[in-house]
Amino acid sequence: MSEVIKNLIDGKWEGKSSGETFESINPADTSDVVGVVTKSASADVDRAVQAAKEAYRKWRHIPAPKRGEILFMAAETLAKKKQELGELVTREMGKVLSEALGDVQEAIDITYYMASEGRRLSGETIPSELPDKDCKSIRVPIGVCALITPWNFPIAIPAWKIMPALVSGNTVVFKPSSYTAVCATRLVEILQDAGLPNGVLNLVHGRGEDTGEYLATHPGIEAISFTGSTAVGERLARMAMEGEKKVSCEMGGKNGIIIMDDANLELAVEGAVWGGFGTTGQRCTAASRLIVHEAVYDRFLEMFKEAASKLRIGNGLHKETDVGPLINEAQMEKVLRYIEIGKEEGAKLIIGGRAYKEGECAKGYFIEPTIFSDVRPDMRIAQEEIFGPVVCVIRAKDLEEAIAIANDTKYGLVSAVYTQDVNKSAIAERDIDTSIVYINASTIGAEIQLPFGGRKRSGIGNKEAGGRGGALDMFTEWKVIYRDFSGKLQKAQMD
Ligand code: UN1
Repeated sequence: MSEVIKNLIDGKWEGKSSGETFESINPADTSDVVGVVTKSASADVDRAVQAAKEAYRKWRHIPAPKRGEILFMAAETLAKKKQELGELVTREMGKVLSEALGDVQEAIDITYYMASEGRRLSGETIPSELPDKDCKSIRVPIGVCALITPWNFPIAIPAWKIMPALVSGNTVVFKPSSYTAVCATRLVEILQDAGLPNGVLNLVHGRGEDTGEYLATHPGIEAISFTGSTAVGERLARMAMEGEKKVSCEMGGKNGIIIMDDANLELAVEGAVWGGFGTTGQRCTAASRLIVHEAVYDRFLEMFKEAASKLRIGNGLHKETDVGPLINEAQMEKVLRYIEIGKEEGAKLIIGGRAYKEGECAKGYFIEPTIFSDVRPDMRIAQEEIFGPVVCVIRAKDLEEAIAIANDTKYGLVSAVYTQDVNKSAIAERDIDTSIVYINASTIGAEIQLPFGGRKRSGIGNKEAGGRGGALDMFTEWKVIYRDFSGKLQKAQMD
């Protein structure tokens, strides 16, 4: 019997709702139903927003260090349950266990980090130009936030959003991906058990196109934080503008690794394999383009092909597996379609290119790690986000051309450069127009104490995670207070 996964509204777990349910399925073995999930009716979303609105009145006045303490308790539980949660991530989403444990670790890190922000959340005091007057800026919460998250980081991305929203004094209605509803529910249970007052964090399950959109356009919502595709993010952002809501969207990527003629090729190959095929390519930070200097192109390609051919495909719970399944059938078909497009466009298929159905993999959504060489930068496979284990190798004659190719995309999330030459590294850091640049490291592995997000069509609004310019800027507004204790009318700029 599969567990029934419920909504959390005003502190109560509710399973009845619309009376409809949907299933969350293990993508490595579609006969394994991970959970039967309550499908929210509009009225559930209404009640969740209402509960969050009521809870906001008190929660915003709980001292931030106390709000932080609740997060700290949640972080402790997350750490204790890391293994169990990691196994659930693999079962529900497919990524290999070591990566699933990394997903949970990222949530633990952001939860401790934001817990400690409860004792910081600082603003500024600045001298006034007038006597007997003081001025300060403080961070204030916004209100009820709608958080809409994807399936590829089922614990980490929800935590990136929930923790800064809560520590800042907001209340939340959270709509996770329907493909990872069980993971999301475990995270919410941990927070609720850590001592959140009822209504501060509400959970509603459903599909993006109905529950997600209904929530995002709800008049009771003040802010929306979304991670997912560029198409959906841009639509949500337009709707948010119309509804005068604050919005932040983390969206697609078409991230490139530049490999220069002086690069340590062994290191570059390892980075390319990790960036291209880690999480089966289902990361917004995946390295889907390798831009290789012509002097080392042939040698690199040979080494990369050799390394990719050793990757073992399978269920992510098996120790020996390197590459797990794709999330669902639609995603698998989309990736296979892009492989056909690549062939039609004249790119050279070096390895992979097919669905993988050996042994127990017949029951899941597996695709072979796929490499295309001789890719022209303007081909669709080099321009559009595939979100699967497909890597394009592109030739460049020098650093300048490589940077131009790296920048020639509508996206601007991450890039990486492999070079031993400090001057080339400096030029690349300066001229590449992504928000995150790695030197001699792959495109994945952003750390939570720095802001995360992209430029161009990779991101809209504030960035996520920690550091200056991170998520606290999304979940708070600056309020400026001038206090005049002179007892007389003083006129700035005039007295
Ligand atoms: C995502 O793919 O949506 O740097 C986020 C990384 C991870 C976060 C990825 N820390 O790949």
